[in-house]
Amino acid sequence: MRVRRNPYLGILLAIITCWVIPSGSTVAGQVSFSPPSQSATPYDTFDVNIVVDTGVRALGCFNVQVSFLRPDVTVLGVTEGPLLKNTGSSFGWTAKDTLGVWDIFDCVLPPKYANGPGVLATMRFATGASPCSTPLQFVYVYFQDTIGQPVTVGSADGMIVVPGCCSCPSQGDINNDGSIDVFDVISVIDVAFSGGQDIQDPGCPIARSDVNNDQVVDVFDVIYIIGTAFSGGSLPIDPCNSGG
Ligand SMILES: [Ca+2]
Ligand SMILES: [Ca+2]
Repeated sequence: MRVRRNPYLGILLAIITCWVIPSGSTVAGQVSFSPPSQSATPYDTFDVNIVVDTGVRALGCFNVQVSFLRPDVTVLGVTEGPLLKNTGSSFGWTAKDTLGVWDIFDCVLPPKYANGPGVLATMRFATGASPCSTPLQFVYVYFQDTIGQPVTVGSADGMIVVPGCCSCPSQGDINNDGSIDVFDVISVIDVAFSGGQDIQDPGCPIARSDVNNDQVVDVFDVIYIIGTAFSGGSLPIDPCNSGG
């Protein structure tokens, strides 16, 4: 039996499909914090939004993990932003306190979707008696389009700035992996002699590479960190506890 094809049916279906379910791989753009730099004081409470820009189209799901350094800055709660709200979405968040990581996720029910710009979620922070500045970092970013395909999205980290606080958690640990080793030595050599990027932590008056705390990064820092890494030498000088 022959089936008569309606030449307009395919066109109609294509139009409906494109209208109801936008094509995949249209999620792009960037996720970031708003404001990108939030000022804070002791015993403070404030909100930081997780936002996406206009490059994010046809968003189906997202999952981000946010971290910050200081235990005296905590998260009171996370609320769903308006972008994915009222779409039958499944918002949620979990605090991984031991890791200092907050996991936030949200999905819409197909065929619904959302386009940026907009607010995905709002994190409410609180500070304790002696907070310090900390970067807000996206340690994990997963975005999915309307047909369930993962899409690479750019991310921009933020910052919580506490004026007057001194904290240098990563002196000498240039790559911030928790230990001072040959890779950090290579980085200090790169900063001292080759114009490498000199990383400075929020709240720290000097760069990570200035391990002898004399305000410059030079051969003496290289010698110092080689001693730390290989010869049982002293740890980098902490300018917050050195009287200088
Ligand atoms: Ca290191
Ligand atoms: Ca130095």
